[in-house]
Amino acid sequence: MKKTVSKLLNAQVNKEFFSAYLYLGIAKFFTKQDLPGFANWYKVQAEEETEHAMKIYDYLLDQDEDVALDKIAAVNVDFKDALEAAKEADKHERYITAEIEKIMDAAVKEKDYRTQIFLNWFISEQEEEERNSKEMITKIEMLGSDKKNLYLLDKELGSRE
Ligand code: OFO
Repeated sequence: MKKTVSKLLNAQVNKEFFSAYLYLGIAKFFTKQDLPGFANWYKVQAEEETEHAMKIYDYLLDQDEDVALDKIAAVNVDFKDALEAAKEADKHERYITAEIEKIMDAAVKEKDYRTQIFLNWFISEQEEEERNSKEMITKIEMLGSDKKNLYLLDKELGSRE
């Protein structure tokens, strides 16, 4: 594998772990707000992010590359309300999509066909990630201002496994 591609994949391992960290932070925010359903939804999301990181970790090692486990940045979870937390998640997913696309660009440039196939899964996954985070904003905007509706939404989000 070309260095340009392995370096970007390596950095993405860290970014996916940061995503997990961010979602754990958001889950903590909702736990403190007494909204356990929201907290559950973001905890499940954090688990998914760890899986994403591990997919890249395994891929790099399978290709006889090294994996640098760098420091994970601190997370700021000082949100004003549920909407601000959901918007932060959405902004982050759009950033992650751009980062995945950068790796794909490098893989195309280096004619690294194997990595292109590997990254296809992430390209599709990011479409789902963006849809989910956008839907969360819409739901909070529609229902969040009414306490009873917020309670019902919290119940719904609690069922995510
Ligand atoms: Fe790994 O997809 Fe979200 O960040």
